[in-house]
Amino acid sequence: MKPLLIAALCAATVAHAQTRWQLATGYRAESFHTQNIEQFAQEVEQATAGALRIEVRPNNTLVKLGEIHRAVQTGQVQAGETIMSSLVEDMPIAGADAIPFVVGSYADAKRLWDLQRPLIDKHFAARGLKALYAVPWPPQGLYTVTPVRSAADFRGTRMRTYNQATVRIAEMLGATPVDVPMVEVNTALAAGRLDSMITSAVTGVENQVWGQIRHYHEINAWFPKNIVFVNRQALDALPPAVQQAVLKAAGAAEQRGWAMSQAVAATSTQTLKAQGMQVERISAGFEAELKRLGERFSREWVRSVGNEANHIFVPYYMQR
Ligand code: PCA
Repeated sequence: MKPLLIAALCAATVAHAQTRWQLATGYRAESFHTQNIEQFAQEVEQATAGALRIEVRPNNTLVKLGEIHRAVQTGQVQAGETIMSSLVEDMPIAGADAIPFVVGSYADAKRLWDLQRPLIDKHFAARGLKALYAVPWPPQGLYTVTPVRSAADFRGTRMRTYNQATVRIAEMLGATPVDVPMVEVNTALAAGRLDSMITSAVTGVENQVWGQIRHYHEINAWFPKNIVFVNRQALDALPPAVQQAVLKAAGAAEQRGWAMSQAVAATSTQTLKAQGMQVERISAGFEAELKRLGERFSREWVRSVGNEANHIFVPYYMQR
């Protein structure tokens, strides 16, 4: 080959140098969170003219949900998504969005995230990670196989859990916590392994829970967020313009994701009703019991987190 041709070919290769990232998530491809990530990946690819291609690996196929943050930290995969409150052992402040009855609306959830984000950024940075964006699940409601009238009805029953907060709540109710990944809720219910769970309407819809569970109580307990993040070295290795494109698309994905969450919250509750589920409020007495449980939970949480909790909750309550 003539030297000139070789040089031209090399230049073409450099111009089209493509970086590939794998992004692992523990949720299904059809979940609104995953659809939002897919759109984020497409936007990055377009904005960088293909210089960065993000391949989304949903449904625990590449890395299991509980192991994703370590996998990204160690560079096994470049990027991932997890439910932020599952990181509390390593970063207690990550649990701020899973405290019962602090946040009751999307507007409050957003205020909380604005206050939580600088701390999350700091802790992620210290672990060689960069947080890209976070999107809440719809409000958490209470599903029960049988009608419930008070906290005492949960004693000795089996409650599905998905993070440390739900485990602690099950314990406070005297129920046995049963850890079931989101994508296995339908099979666990069909196998008769669960009596109740706290999760969103959309998770109930995705798992078609109406065959086994008849009661859904809109208790608006909290708005847990999924967080999408990347290995810092992988990000730093990209040309500055590509890094900028990633951060810009992340900002857009966060905005879009919050709107998607809110839309899906409404349609999912409608679907539960249309499938014949009883969507009801709980009694005033039971509500008072749950609120007390929430206060106890908050005290324990603040104690476990220490001073950093003030950085969120002093301004959070002052802004009201
Ligand atoms: N769905 C996820 C987390 C919160 C939610 O609404 C789950 O049930 O695992």
